[in-house]
Amino acid sequence: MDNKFRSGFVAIVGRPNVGKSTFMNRIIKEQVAITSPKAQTTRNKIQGIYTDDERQIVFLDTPGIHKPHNDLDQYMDKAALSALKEVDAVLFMTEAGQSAGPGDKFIMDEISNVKAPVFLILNKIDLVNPDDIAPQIDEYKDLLDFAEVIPISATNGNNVEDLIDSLTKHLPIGPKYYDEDQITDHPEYFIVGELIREKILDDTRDEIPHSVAVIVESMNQRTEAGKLQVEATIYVERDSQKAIVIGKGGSMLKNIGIGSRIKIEHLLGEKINLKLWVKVKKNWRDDPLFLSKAGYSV
Ligand code: GDP
Ligand code: K
Ligand code: MG
Repeated sequence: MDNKFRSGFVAIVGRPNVGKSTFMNRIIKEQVAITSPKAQTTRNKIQGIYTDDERQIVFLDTPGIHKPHNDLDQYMDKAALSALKEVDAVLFMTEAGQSAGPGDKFIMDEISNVKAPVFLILNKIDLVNPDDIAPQIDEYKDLLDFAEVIPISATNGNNVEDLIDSLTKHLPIGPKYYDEDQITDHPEYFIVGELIREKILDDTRDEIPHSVAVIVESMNQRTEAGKLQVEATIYVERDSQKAIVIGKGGSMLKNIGIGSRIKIEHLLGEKINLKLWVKVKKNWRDDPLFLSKAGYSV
């Protein structure tokens, strides 16, 4: 490679749960996007910024693209598709060893018009025999023209550095858009809210994920002992969901509090005092004002 510094923007697209957010966190080496086995974990475009001596790559993690049912869904699709317009490369991620279903075909249709080079990323190779992916690669190559095909494992890091090197070759010579210690464009309070939401997704039953939003009300006061005071409200859509989130005698909420506090302290690098409230807000997913307050506005 030449000595010139390269930089650019790279969108990560793919069905829900293929590992887009896990991959981005692996590259950034910090948790900037939350992950879970549940669909619709990622709700908006989140940047993760990778910088070393040779390059700066701004990754755009996107919500999985799917058919919209409400304002939040529509917002998520828009966030994912708008990420494709002005990028230098697209990583289309799917799971190794699986053949292309309607979800993948829908996305390949959307990205067939994109001018930037598209990489086919087969994630989760730790789960399959590497010999088994050759037929899958042939199948996908018949459906779309890929600049490169790279199998990786986002969880164990296999081939991730090779991917960064291949990607760099497709980036233009360009400036450092961000300071090298900046890893995301999202304000800290947004990520803090996301970490709380991630713990809720981990702990609660299936009916909760789509109905929960977390808004961090304040994180600028200190307790007498000098700890940062973080106050957040967990919104759900129904009384029955509020009861689930609070749990018997407050046990669920207590767990959510302990687990999120540890993750937030790790992110901020200091001890915090976390105060959580649970409130019911009917139909918040169709309330534009609320969506924007929760950080879901374009
Ligand atoms: P996203 O919806 O595409 O952002 O997917 P997530 O990053 O939230 O990951 C979905 C699930 O797949 C999580 O349970 C991850 O731990 C898991 N996962 C992601 N990457 C890998 C991988 O390389 N190997 C394995 N075994 N699991 C993975
Ligand atoms: K997910
Ligand atoms: Mg995600």
